[in-house]
Amino acid sequence: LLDISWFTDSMKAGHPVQILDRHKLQEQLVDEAEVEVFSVPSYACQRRTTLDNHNTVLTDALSLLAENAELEDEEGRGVAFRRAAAVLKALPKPVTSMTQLKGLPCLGEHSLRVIKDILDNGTSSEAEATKQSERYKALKVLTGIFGVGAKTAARWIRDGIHTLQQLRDSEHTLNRAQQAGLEHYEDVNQQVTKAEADAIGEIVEKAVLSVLPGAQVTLTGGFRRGKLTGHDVDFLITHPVEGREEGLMPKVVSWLESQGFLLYQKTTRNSYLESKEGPARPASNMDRFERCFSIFKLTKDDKHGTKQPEKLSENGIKAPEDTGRSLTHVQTDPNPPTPSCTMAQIHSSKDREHRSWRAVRVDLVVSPISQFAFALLGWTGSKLFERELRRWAGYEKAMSLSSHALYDNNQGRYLRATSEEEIFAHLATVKVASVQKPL
Ligand code: DCT
Ligand code: MG
Repeated sequence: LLDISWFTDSMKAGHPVQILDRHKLQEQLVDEAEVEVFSVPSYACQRRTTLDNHNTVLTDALSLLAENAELEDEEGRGVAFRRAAAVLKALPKPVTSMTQLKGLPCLGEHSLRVIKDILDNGTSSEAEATKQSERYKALKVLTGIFGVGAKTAARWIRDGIHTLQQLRDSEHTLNRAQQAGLEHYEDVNQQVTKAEADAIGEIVEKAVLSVLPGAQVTLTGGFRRGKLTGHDVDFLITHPVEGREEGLMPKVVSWLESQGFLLYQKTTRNSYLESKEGPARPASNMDRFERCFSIFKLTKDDKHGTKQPEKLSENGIKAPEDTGRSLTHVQTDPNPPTPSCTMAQIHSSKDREHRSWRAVRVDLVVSPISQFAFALLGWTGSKLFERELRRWAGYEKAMSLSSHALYDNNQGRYLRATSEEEIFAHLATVKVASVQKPL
């Protein structure tokens, strides 16, 4: 794990954070000098963040603005709001005054304006207006279709399509993924529980072991970080003997298909070659592993059940302390897509309730054992944690980290690792070279 002792020590040494009443008059009576300002390291990967979020009102608003920016295909703005939300999620107490935020990293002018609005008025007018806007609603509904990204959704909206029904009535041709996404819309937009993820894990393990004995299946993504629900289930597959994993995915997919477990699948081949790839960071964050994007047909049974997730306690769920990861994802989407009147013609909710199965998004990834630790680190997330870890490795350690490898730019060589701990040890020990940060 990264060394965060200086951070925890400084928190221990500091005065207890004073909780102020939000009432303006009362706030004015408090001597500003008594209000302790928060302090956190600037990269998300340096912070220990649990799921115990003390600032949900602020982070929900910033996450909504981040989501809206992503839906508008404005990645930079999205990342800025995600970083701001992540900083607030790491704070040990609720924020009660702007003074406490002095010196905190990643809080830009825009995010500070949103926070101030909430502290002054209880809500963010910008977040509320966004939530109500027709464009946000339409982008959310359309990108809720598996296989539809921000660009496609924007194009359809330009053509006057705002709802699923309008899409169905239109002339637009959908690709195979989008057809499956539309058909299983409601299921795919319903959160997956840990019990469902475990039930799918058993099936995937059975498939993998029956085509390659000795292979290993690991649950990754949000569930490995301790989340109890997720939008999909992610698995990483490997075999302890290098090379034995080659050609595995088509066999696993055939087995699953023959047993009727797949409603949709698309497999992409492994396109990573160290010698060709070179140390430079890949152009996109996507890795090159053999990967299967699928929609799984999970039969409801008494053992695991696929009913709605259990209600979370009011305080939320604490993340396991030993992961040391930044748990930057919210538990459930506070703004699920609402496809208005259109669902009736897909599957009525009644039909779904009485069905003996539900559709679940499942991602399968195959990694050679030599890259397994990097794949595990990369596929455990969160997305922001991974982004920040790569940024930190690059700028602070002159190293290029991907889901395949770690390259030391100073030594001019790849650093091998068989566990996440070894990767962190490499990252923590190597001397810092001066690397110029972009402006
Ligand atoms: N990932 C990444 N960069 C991306 C996409 C994914 O580093 N652009 C990694 C981090 C998380 C992991 O892959 C799985 O991705 P998701 O399933 O999208 O995220 P999740 O954290 O598992 O979220 P959820 O619980 O909602 O599935
Ligand atoms: Mg996931």
